[in-house]
Amino acid sequence: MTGLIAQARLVTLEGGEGVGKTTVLNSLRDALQSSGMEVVCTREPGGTPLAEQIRNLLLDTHHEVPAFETELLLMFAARAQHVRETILPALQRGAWVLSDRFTDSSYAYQGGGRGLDAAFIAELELRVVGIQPGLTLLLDLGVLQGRDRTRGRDLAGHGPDRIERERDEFFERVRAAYLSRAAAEPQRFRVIDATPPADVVAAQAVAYLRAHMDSVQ
Ligand code: T5A
Repeated sequence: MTGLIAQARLVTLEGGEGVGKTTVLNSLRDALQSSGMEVVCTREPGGTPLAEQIRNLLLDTHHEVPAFETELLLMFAARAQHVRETILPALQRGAWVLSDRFTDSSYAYQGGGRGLDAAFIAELELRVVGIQPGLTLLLDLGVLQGRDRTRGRDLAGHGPDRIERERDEFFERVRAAYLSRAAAEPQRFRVIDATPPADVVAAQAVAYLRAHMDSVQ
């Protein structure tokens, strides 16, 4: 019993760096819209003007380095705003919400990656967030493959952000934390192998979404 309220129409995408969440999110949006649903696509950290400003503070490489606890609390500050200003209003009017990352990212990155206490994160989740997705799609990819994908993009445009500059060991812990959460909550998580081409990964994600839609309608 977590005390969190499950929101069937809140669907989240999770995974390490460069796993292809943004690409998959577009296919999920198209699938929902073609079924006549209103869809709100959003992301974390971010999703409101204030939360996007917090995102800039978190990912910028030019500020002083935040303490791990500061990083965690800023993620939850952004999420508190995101839930109240964007997610809950959309859910209350019957829309589906697709979020590129949500609270599981804090368990994986600040819990698994930084080593912060999962019980503390759970306390913040209960008091600050209060809701849980009905479906979480975890795109799973080897750390080196993810790095290869983001490297091409970084060379083409902006460089890596502050968290992307972490070492491979950090991302191995992030991946392990995600897989452990998925194993602990098999009713909410679907783990998708993100190694195949993007259209194959997207088709698997859409199949899981359609099964979930059938189960909640
Ligand atoms: N964070 C976030 C925390 O630490 N704690 C938290 O609580 C939260 C909410 C967010 C950062 O913040 C951290 C995690 C992150 O480090 P971000 O820029 O949003 O920063 O980072 P990501 O979410 O990792 O976004 P990315 O854009 O890097 O990854 P995506 O969205 O998973 O990947 P995508 O779709 O952009 O694809 C990457 C590249 O791979 C290609 C794409 O074309 C693209 O070039 N690609 C594929 N190539 C081959 N095969 C496939 N199947 C492919 N799919 C995509």
